[in-house]
Amino acid sequence: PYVALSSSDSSGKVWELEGDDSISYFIKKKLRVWCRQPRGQWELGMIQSTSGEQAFVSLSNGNVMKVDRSEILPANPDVLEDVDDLIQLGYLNEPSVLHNLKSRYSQGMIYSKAGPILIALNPFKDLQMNGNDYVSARSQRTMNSPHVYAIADAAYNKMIRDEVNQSIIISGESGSGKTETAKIALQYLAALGGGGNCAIENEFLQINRILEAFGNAKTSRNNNSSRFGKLIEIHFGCTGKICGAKIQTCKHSRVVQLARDERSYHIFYQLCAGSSSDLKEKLNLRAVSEYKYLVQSDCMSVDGVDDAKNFDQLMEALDAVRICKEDQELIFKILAAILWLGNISFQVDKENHIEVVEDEAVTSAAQLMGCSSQDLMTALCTHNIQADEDTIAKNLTLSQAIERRDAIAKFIYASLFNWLLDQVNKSLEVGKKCTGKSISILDLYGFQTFQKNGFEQFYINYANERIQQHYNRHLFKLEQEDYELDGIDWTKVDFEDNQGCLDLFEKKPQGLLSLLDEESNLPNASDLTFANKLKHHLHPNPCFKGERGRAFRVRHYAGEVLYDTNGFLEKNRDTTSSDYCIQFLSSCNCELLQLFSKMFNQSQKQSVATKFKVQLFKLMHQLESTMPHFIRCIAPNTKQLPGIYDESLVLQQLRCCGVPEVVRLSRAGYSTRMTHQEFSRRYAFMLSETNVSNNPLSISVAALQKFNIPSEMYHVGYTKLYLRAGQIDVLENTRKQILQGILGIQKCFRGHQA
Ligand code: AOV
Ligand code: MG
Repeated sequence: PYVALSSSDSSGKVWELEGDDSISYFIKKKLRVWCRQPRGQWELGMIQSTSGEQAFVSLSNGNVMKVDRSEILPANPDVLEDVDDLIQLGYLNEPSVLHNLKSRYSQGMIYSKAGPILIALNPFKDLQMNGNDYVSARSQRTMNSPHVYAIADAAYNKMIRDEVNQSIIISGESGSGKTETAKIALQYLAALGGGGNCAIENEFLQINRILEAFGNAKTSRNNNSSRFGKLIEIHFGCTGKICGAKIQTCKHSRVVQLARDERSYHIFYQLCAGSSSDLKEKLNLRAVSEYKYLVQSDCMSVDGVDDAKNFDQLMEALDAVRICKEDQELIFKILAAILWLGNISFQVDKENHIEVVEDEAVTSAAQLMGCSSQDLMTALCTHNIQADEDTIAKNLTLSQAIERRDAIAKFIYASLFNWLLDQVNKSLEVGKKCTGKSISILDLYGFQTFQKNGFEQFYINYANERIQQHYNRHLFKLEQEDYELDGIDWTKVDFEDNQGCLDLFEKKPQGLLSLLDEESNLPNASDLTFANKLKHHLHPNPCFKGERGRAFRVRHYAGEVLYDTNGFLEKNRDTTSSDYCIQFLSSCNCELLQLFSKMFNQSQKQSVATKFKVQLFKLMHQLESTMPHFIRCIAPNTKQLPGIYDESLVLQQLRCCGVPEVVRLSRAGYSTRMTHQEFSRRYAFMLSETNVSNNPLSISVAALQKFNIPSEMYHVGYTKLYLRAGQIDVLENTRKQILQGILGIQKCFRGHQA
């Protein structure tokens, strides 16, 4: 008999042991239990006796411990140790799930399934699991354990079989392994769709190098943190061969400001460390420590990272995507110009006017950008105002001048990234003749929460709410709606719907994003007036809580986050989009800078938050029409070290992504559903002629009976057939065997004819 399992509540306390009878049952049968230790961790033991609200439990180390009954949960029998799908666990409580993942992790099994989801624990070391042999072994299905390859394989097969676009959605906190996982999936699909040709695999590898050099940076949580989200869409022709790809991004800039322990984009350090003396001379390049944009965080190198070697690899990668040497030099010139811009300083003259200090910084920056020092100085210190026919030059204040200098640097860097992405996409271009389907891989920055959270965390966490919504819709809402529509009796599984929090962000005119834009447009607004506005308008919203001063809290699906509005308005306004930047760059005698000024279009004038929302909606819209496959990455520790499994950290991440609910749902539900037409089209040929009718529903039922699928393993709906986990594999294997049999006979027959 199973002990009653209570349903989940919002506090995350899932699956509790209920009633006295169950405890006596555990004593009688000498079953194992989990009991919570004073410091919160769980230990395995066996209940010896009970007295009132207390139980005496003998632990595996021989000690007997007095524990409150409320601190005891049932444990699974030995036979269920290390199961590779959590839905196989008899008892689904938190210690059982944690123990299972931990035990697998300690044996190098970093992947586990939770129903339809793949859970990937970051090993923080190379497990030699992703080689070419592994890829071919996988595609021949000789291994059945959970793996990213298996997910990619399922997506590929579903795409071919159902002719529906697929997506692999990878999420998780910063440092949990999303980007690495995305690379593994990409490598597998490239091997599968490359048809034995390694060129495509290599090209993807090189492209990742470029994107990471220009788009990733060291943070306190991840030495290679992606500062942009990306969606890679791989297109396949009708025969399943890759015929091109397209990369879209969702990004933000971090050139000019760094926090402690952070670096700017890798490329700056690579360039300084790895360029030849010839190039160094051309760019008047110095050591990292001489550039203000790079030294401010006091972190210039990363353990185990060889910036110079990575620069060599980067140059190879640029060659591989056919960026010519001249353009490469222009790229490096622009990077050096940005670094010198950061060194430009200002002073006040006798008339109290701001002027640029005329030093090496300004001459180098001007020379690299292809303009005169004078033009650059004017651009940095004055603002042109159009008054009737005349233009009047107005002097900027010191802070305005600094803001402008940084804005130009940011604008150039952002344009450079976009331009590079265009080049990469050109090299991957999907041919017009490609009429097949696609698989998209989404790798977005993970949910972030620090002690103090600013504008970046604000919209990163907003993006994660969107992804969570997508996930909920597919795994809970749509699933349950489907059952109901198809007349299946179904007890609803509760899940935490995050619609409320999304509304808090997106509602017009009084959501967080609209209010932010509104306040950003007011001339006298400050971060404090913005915070007060939020408190005033959002006060009764259960997902929002105003705090003292400039702070506010949001109840995200993954927990409460405290935001400080300091800098929100300025960052949201994004001064870079002003016309002076474009005007100035178009006057420079540098091909790329002129191009950047032309690349700019009006839509880029939107505020940062709005721009970000538009990009995000585009990505999400594209995902809507695909069949999703979810991978949840989990960081077992925040130290980026192998072998450390921090239970509470893992638990918090599992709760954040609703793993407990998904497991309950899939255990109770049907993981495969096919319309009767689809099902009969695929399996009818396996029936003998006598039991074939024309009605798809009857064919479905006949096939299920013929292949002995037990009745509790399927349900026949009005329009679809629902199968429990594992059943479709049985049918597919049988189908394969029958097909191989037929092919064998045909071969044999042809052999005879010849
Ligand atoms: P993220 O993408 O989830 O963080 P990454 O994919 O960059 O995290 O992983 C962080 C680091 O963990 C990598 O640089 C590797 O050292 C290690 N790692 C991750 N996955 C594996 C794996 N499968 N095998 C070996 N090492 C791994 V962020 O971009 O910061 O959200 O914004
Ligand atoms: Mg990443």
